[in-house]
Amino acid sequence: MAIAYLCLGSNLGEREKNLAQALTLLSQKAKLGKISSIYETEPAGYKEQPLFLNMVCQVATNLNPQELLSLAKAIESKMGRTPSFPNAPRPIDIDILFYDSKIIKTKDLTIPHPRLTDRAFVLVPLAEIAPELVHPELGKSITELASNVEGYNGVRRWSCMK
Ligand code: PH2
Ligand code: MG
Ligand code: MG
Repeated sequence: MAIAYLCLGSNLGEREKNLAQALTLLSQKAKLGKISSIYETEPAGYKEQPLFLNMVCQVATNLNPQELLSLAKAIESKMGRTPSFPNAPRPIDIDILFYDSKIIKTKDLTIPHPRLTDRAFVLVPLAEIAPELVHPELGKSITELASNVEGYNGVRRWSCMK
């Protein structure tokens, strides 16, 4: 089994329910491991949109990376996400952050996630559940990456699902 880390984000509709439903749907196809607290986060990139709720989780899975991406996309569309412009508001976004220590660069999938190192909304929750995880390309731990990221102030603890 492989261990993958996913980031979940919602900034449309009932955000907390959306995260919970996404976890339920994920748990039907993969084994959920550690789950972070939920954080309310200011939008990174396109700013004129509602605040997000973000969290990260660990899954153990027999799905390969492409199949895991397909599962994430299937859950997003099942939950009402429609194709729109990049960074548009969405009921749920599920991004693959890491898949074991694999490095993958294909047209539709880049692992580790290419923007995770500048995203406090990813690194803060990830540091909670996987502080010692090492980024396979950079050779740095999540704790190290999180201590250098900008935008801490825009990431506030919301609640804990455990
Ligand atoms: N996702 C994005 C772009 N910006 N900002 C926050 N705070 N949280 C997100 O999940 C997020 C974002 C693209 O997927
Ligand atoms: Mg995303
Ligand atoms: Mg996405």
